Parts: sequence; C-alpha cells; structure tokens
Amino acid sequence: MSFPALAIDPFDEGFLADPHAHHSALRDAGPVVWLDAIGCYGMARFAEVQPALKDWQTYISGRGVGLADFAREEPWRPPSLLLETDPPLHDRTRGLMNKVASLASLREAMPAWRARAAELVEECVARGRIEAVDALAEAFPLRVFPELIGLREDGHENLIPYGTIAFNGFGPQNRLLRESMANAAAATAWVNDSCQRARLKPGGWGMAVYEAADRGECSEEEAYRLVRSFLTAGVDTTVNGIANLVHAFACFPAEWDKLRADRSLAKRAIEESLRWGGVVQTFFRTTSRDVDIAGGTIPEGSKVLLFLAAANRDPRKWDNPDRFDISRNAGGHVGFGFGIHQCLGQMVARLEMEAVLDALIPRVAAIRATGPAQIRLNNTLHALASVPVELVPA
Ligand code: PQS
Repeated sequence: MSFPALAIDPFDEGFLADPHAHHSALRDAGPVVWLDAIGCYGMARFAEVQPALKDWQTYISGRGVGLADFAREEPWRPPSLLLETDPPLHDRTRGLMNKVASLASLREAMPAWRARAAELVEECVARGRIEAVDALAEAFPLRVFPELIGLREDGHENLIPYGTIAFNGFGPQNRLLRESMANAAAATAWVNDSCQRARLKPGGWGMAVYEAADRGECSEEEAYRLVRSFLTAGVDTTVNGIANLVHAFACFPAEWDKLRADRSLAKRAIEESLRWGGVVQTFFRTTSRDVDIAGGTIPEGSKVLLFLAAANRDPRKWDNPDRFDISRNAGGHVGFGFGIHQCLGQMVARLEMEAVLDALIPRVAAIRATGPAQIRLNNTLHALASVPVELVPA
C-alpha cells in the first residue's frame, strides 16, 4: 500500500458531530489516504479535491456518488439522471435542466422572495429570541421552493425528511441511514407522487421539465426522475445553508458589524459562509482506470471519498481557514463542487441566502448566540438541528 492507511472513520458519529476537528489529520496524512474503516481512498486537500472533481473521465459518477458501488450493489432508488450519471447522458439531462433552472426565472421570483424574507425577519425580530433553524432556515425555503417548482399545496413537511434519507444514503448502512430509512415510507411516497406531471402546477420548474419532454428533449420517465432531483437536492441543502449563515455570524459577531457598515459585502459573506460552513461535507467518485497520483496508484473501480469541506478549510489554500471573514475572497471554494457536476441549484441557494441576509441587515443590529448550536447528524450534510440566537433590533 503506497498511501498512508488511516483508522479514522469519516462516518463515525464522533467524526460527523465535529468534522472540522478531524480534517487536519486527514489532510496532514498525505494527498491521498486509505480509509480502512470504510475500505476506500480519500482526498482532503484542496490541491487534490478540486482537480479530482474536474476530471470526470477518471473520477466517474455513474457508479454512484455514495459509498455503494452501483456496479455491485442495487441503489436504494433509481439513480439520479444528473448526479449519478456520466456524459453523454449527463450532458443531455444537465443541458435541459440548466434551461429550466434559469437565472431569468429566478430574477422573476426574487421580489416575492424578498418580501417573504422581510415578513419572516420582522416576525423573528419582534420575538427577539428565536431558534433560527425552525424560524428562518426551514421556514424560508419551505415557503419559496415548493412554489418555484410548482408543487401541490399539501405535504411540504415531507421534503426535509426525504432529503435526510437521500443524504444519509450516500454513506454506509449505519445507524443514521437505518433510522432515516425506518421513517422513510411516508416521505418517499409523497415525493414519488408529487413528481408526477398531473401533480404539478403550470408555470413552475417541475412542469417546465415535462414541457422539455413534450419537445422530445427527454422521455416522460426521465422528466419524472429529473423533477425528483429538484425535490431531493433543493431543500435540506438550502435549509442548512441559511442555518449556517446565521450560525456563522453568531460565532463571529464582528463580521455582522462589518457587513452592516458596508452592505456591498453581502455577496462575499454568502460565499464565505459556503466555504466556512461545509454544508455538503463529502462526495464519492469511482475511478474508471488505474490512477497514478501522489507516488502511488489508485486501482480502477475504487471508491474515492472527496472531502469538500476539508478542502474548503485547507490551510495550504486559505489563510486562517477556520476564521469566517467576510472580507475574504472565497471565490473558487468547492462548496458547490466543481466541473460538470457543479451544483445545478447554486443560484437558488445563493439567492435564497441573499433574500434572507438582505432582510436581516437593516433590521438586526446584532445576532447573539443564546446557547450552543446543535448538530443534526447526517452522513453527508453538516446539518444544524438548532441555532438559538437573539436578534437585537436595529
Ligand atoms: C440529487 C442531486 C444532488 C439528485 C449532496 C447531494 C446533492 C448536494 C449535496 C444531490 C442529491 C441528489 N446535492 O439529482 O437527485
């Protein structure tokens, strides 16, 4: 074995509860490591993670981006036609979905999102002490995202549990996956039902996918599965993006003062929170050939775990990486991945965060932690269960 073998288990609950505490051991061990606990390779330095994400021919997605190798194991649901595919299929589905998830339609939605964020923030400020995951981070996406997709009116509460299953599903069959699966039936049934053409409202992104099918750009079955991608990836991620944004300012109060003094820093603050927070911790790829790297060889057909969140705090790349610093240019972070699979919904995420942040800035003089933030353990997401804060009125 030419790579350092580590006993660290990245899906151990102790690791998942405080991943950043364990990342330096992974990075410092070498550019490529062997993770004995899960029997796969790992990369945690920016210099290896970003190029691996870019090299889709070598580090493929079609055998799954979780620990399970779809060449050997049956996936828990039919594979995603975006996430768990390679070109040429990937490029056709991605091209179609890029047109649906257009910046133009987001610009159209943004005034209503800003109004909704203002309303929510005013309620929160009036209460003073809030739990920001419930009051903001879940409330906002659950209000705006179903409308964007054109979902039916009932059952939106299934979206987060479904996301939890899917994101746990990229890890091993541990307690977290088993427990989320045990409660999965209702959420899965609701999502599967809601992706159907007959369930979608005209004018939303869901129906727009079926309209692409009508133009012959994909089959009806493919459209169904592509709508499922919106429902899987679009909620639990942005919920935690917003939770983490609030949490970041609660941890670094001087950054809030800085932002209120110069509102033009808002976009940088969002990017920096995406770098610092590590909402999406990891993704796997599978090697399509023997790869010579860092003085060793990763054999063909190996699973490689890419630690996005560790790359985003790699001191070889970033100065003072554990500091949330909104003056920093965090551009180039891999929080949304990199290359052909880079997050399709990244502008949804950024604009949701921007709507919330722009509503907070004029109304809130200070964001004060009133207790410790609580983690919601998940195999892929750095999810927050609770972020208790006081919003001091401006
Ligand atoms: C799908 C797409 C993307 C899908 C981890 C996973 C994902 C961000 C982090 C994700 C999940 C599912 N996105 O196409 O179903």
